[in-house]
Amino acid sequence: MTMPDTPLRVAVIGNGFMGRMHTQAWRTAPRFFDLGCDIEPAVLVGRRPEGAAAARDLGWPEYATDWRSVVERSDIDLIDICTPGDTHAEIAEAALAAGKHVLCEKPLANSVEEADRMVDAAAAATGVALCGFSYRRTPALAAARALIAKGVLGEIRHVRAQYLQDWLSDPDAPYTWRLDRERAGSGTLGDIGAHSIDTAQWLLGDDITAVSAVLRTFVPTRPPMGDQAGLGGVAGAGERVEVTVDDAAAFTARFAGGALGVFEASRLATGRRNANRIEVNGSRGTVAFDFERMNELEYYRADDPAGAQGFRRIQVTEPEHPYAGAWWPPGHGLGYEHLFTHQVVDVVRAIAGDRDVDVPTFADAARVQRVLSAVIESAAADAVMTPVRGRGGEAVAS
Ligand code: SOE
Repeated sequence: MTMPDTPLRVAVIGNGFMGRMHTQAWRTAPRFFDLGCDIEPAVLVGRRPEGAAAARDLGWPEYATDWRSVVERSDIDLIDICTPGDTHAEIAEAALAAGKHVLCEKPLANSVEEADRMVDAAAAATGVALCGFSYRRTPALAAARALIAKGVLGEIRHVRAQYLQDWLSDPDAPYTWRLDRERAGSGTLGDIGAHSIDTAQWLLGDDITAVSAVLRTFVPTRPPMGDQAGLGGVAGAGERVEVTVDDAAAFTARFAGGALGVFEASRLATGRRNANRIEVNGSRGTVAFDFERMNELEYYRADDPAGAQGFRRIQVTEPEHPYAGAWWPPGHGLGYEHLFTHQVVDVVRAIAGDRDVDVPTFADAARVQRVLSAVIESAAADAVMTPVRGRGGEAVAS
């Protein structure tokens, strides 16, 4: 690997939840991992001038409101895009054209056309271009992938993925950009269903080739945002705003290698805060994961002796487990922010030319985008909704 001899100078574009999370990751990664170069968090970019004080509190030496001028600067090496999806393509293309490395939050874009443009821009660029599917950096999922790659599950037959959250369960939870199709591309599907699609394709090393889907919006209007906090916030006064995206998505999927997938995503799954779950069944075993217990991986081996069969719960906190050795003693566990720290580690290693590092490229992310697009197309065609028929053959309900 060749490492830069000067610090990698980073600008994060976007100062919301993800911008703050990435800020933390750029600071923490060099403290726990040997990156082979220093990191210099240089500029945070937000839309509003009043973001300057919060940027200072987060430790940024500089705050800017014009991403275009930051992308052009010769003293910035990497642009980290943490803005809503409608800006990803424009910022990534400009940054790659200016010779920068790019890390872009998921989903890559708001459409397949934009994603393809980004793939082309990445192919023509000197910089590295990667997408932030952060769950690939969960030690348990990385360990599951290694087991599947070694063939220990045998022939893969089923993938069952659910990503369940509940921060929109309350019909009076306020409207945010994540509910606006123009800004977010799609709703729950693109926001969290995209993670499940990427995780499944990555775990199996296989692509989804066909889907059959339903999308549903349960709460068609929401109060305007008052004070934003975290993902949601406190409703403000004024007329309710129309929600233009899905609240929930469900689809079945066929993989090229023959596996059958069943996917569900919702942000109205009351009581489920961040239940990103996936289970893979093969002819010789199963792995199962739930992010709400992120330090554990369930593993079943069909060749365990009769009478001793059952799921074992592996605590994925041993030095032998991916990423875990850099942290705390076994059993002491990691959390959500560690995924982003690991992402920084892998991005820096990819920039240094490490071919073994397994980061989602723009091309991987564009394949996810194609599945999102197929889900939307299938749901719009209602292809999946074969009516249940009455005695006379008529549909029992419309
Ligand atoms: C909101 O649903 C969200 O913050 C997603 O945007 C992230 O990608 C996911 O990791 C957690 O939930």
